[in-house]
Amino acid sequence: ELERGRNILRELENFIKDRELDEYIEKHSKLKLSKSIKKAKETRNPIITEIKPSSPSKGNIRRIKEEDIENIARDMVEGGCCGISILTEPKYFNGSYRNLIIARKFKVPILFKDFVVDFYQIDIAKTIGANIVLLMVSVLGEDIGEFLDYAHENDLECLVETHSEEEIDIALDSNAKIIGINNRDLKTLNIDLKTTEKLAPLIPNKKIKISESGIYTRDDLMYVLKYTNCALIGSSIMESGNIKEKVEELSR
Ligand code: IGP
Repeated sequence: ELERGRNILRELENFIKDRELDEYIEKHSKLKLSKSIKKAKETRNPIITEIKPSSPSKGNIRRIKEEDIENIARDMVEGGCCGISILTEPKYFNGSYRNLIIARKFKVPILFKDFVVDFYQIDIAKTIGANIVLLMVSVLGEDIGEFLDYAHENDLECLVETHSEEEIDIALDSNAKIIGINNRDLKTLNIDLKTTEKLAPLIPNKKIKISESGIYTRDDLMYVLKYTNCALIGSSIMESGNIKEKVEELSR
């Protein structure tokens, strides 16, 4: 595993150099999602948009090539998102580390969205210029504390994802500052926005709360933002014919 991790890192470092992207990575390495959410709040609805080419529940969401990533990320930023989440998982979501590196060009916090099970993935997130990593309580259980510490030592923020009361307890016992509530049940793949209404009050207001998944309309968004500080939106934006307009419509 470690050898595999090192090889991936080496390949990505070359990709970054080829594209002269280390300049952006350096320049944007201090961006914080927590700050960006607070700043957005003053003028608009804070939303994190997600570059998600496919998913297990939907299959192909948008047929995209590597060349399209830059334009999609630009549309999202111009539309007013306060962060971009990049699915990097290749098998089920058709994502890639390279997509993240390309989106890194824009001055907005970037979330590394993958199934983190090993510390080397946090090294990769750091190297390719992510500002925040997803850590799932359903995957890491009580080990999540160690992963949080490691990410924080690397100057990365963490989005700690939960879907039940038990998972919220684990998140609160750890040092999590940003807590996500996934409206999708990963076992059945069903979505229920009421998950946010039910679970958000269990989280103290000093934490940053993010409602994730299944947000399609402005009504959906306004509903989850009654309980949380920010929303994470993938499919409905990726499916849209005009990404910039859709992001504008939701975030204004
Ligand atoms: C986005 P949606 O329904 O707007 O496409 O959802 C995001 O919440 C979803 O992609 C997600 C996810 C995850 C993907 C939430 N948690 C964990 C992979 C792994």
